[in-house]
Amino acid sequence: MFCYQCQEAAKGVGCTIAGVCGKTPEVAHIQDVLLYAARELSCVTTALRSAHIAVPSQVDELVTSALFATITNANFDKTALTQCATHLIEVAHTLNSQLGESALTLWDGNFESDELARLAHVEAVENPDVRSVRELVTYGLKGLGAYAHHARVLGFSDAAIDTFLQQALAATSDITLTIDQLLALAMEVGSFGVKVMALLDTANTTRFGNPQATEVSLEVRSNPAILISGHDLSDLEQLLEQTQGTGVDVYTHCEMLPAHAYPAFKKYDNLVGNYGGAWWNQRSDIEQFHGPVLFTTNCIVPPRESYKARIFTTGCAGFEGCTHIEADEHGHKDFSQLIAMARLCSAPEPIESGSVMCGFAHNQVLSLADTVVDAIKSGAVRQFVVMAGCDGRSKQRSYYEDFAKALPQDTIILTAGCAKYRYNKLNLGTIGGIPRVLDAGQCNDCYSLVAVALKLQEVFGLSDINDLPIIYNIAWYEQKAVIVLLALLSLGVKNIHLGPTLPAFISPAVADVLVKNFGIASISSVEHDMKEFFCND
Ligand code: FS2
Ligand code: SF4
Repeated sequence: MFCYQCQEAAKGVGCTIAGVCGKTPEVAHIQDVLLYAARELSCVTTALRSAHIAVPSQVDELVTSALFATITNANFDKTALTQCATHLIEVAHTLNSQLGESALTLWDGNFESDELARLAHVEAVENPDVRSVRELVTYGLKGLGAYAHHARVLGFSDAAIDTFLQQALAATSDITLTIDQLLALAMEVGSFGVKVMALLDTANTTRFGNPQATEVSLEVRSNPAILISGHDLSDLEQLLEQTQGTGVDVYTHCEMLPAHAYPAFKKYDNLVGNYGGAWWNQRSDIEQFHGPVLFTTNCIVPPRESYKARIFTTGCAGFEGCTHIEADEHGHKDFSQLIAMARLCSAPEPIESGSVMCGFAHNQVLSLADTVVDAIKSGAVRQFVVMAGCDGRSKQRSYYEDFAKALPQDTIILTAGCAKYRYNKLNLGTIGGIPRVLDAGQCNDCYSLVAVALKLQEVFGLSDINDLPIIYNIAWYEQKAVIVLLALLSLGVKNIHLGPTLPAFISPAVADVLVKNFGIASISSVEHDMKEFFCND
């Protein structure tokens, strides 16, 4: 196996024996094959569209969910991944026949073929710089696919996004593309990243209302309970509907925390609070939770035997040996197995006390626009510091807690994603009533940060988004962070600091281009970075 798609790639180079994430070589291989099948299908759909032959809309979901299943920590189920790859290549062959004499030469579906092993492998592209940008595009597309999938589950899709995604994925199989062409494609992926996050924002807020500033309890009650993790708000809604009145409580974990801020979920009195820390803490959190756990997306840490029977997956998530809850043809999921199991389990152990604030998405922040603008004009707020992104196991990530603590008192952190768990419980205070940590939501809600920045740019009449008093110190882990990064670059945001380490898949030559064109930088020590960010103020 060779995988270097996430920040925890072994030795900062790539995982070759087994994934640091727990991915076995077999799962890594079948994920490569699934990605290859999605590429083949995308080549066919792109050719069909060029020939003005209609592509069935179900294909869009097939491609996006396949991409989602290959994101770090989403799906470790070899059987499910194999079935998915088989289905994709069958669909590709069926559609390919419509191209008549122009039909493409496709993989024959033989999983044992040496040619497949070679072609599906990340290192199939020999030139390391071409491979680097190709993977940058591919990982951006994985993030794009994940967000398009979330929007579609809620009934929102955009044919232009799906068409582009398949075109771009097909383009990554074109070995004649130059580094410059691939970099231009990466920027286009970024601009579609803005579009897909806007689409998902519309989907979430249309279905569940605009998030409101909300205090979320970190404490527990004495009822048995279900823990829900991941990013899928539709799954949460169905779980809350089905648990209501059963005596079984529901707690959110990690990226599900922001759900508490949506008006639609406030009516469920059995949605009690948030339990535990970021995804990588889940083993101890789950041990102490005692009840069943539903993973709606990543991040899954391979479960311990002691609690594996309590792990359920759904949607694009999966883990061999854990029960997977499928949706019926109407999207309905039956969570009765979890409810029945919860009733037999003890209530969660208390592990924290107090509460945490969330719900500062664009609508809530812009409702405070006058206060925010006044605070900037008066100098009460000197800088906003975007610290969005992901958390992870790496010890270097203590940097983010230290950085948040060391920030000058007249700065406000804008965050989204699970990166916030490094500092969202620190009680960093308020400025004129505005909390110093404004949590916009999940990683996809980085869109909110963009919306706020664009509004401030308009209010202050600035022609360049980089003239705003905003600095970017982003933590990345998996491929949804890649689409967020490309989205910011496509908007012209410069001088983003990215950590805790730069991606292993970025070759030195490509890193040079990113530094020269966008001022991308890695992090250093807190002391050093504080001077760099604030010395010229
Ligand atoms: Fe966090 Fe993991 Fe949100 Fe990423 S829970 S690193 O998948 O998508 O951010
Ligand atoms: Fe390694 Fe990350 Fe790939 Fe897992 S996803 S195999 S940790 S690089």
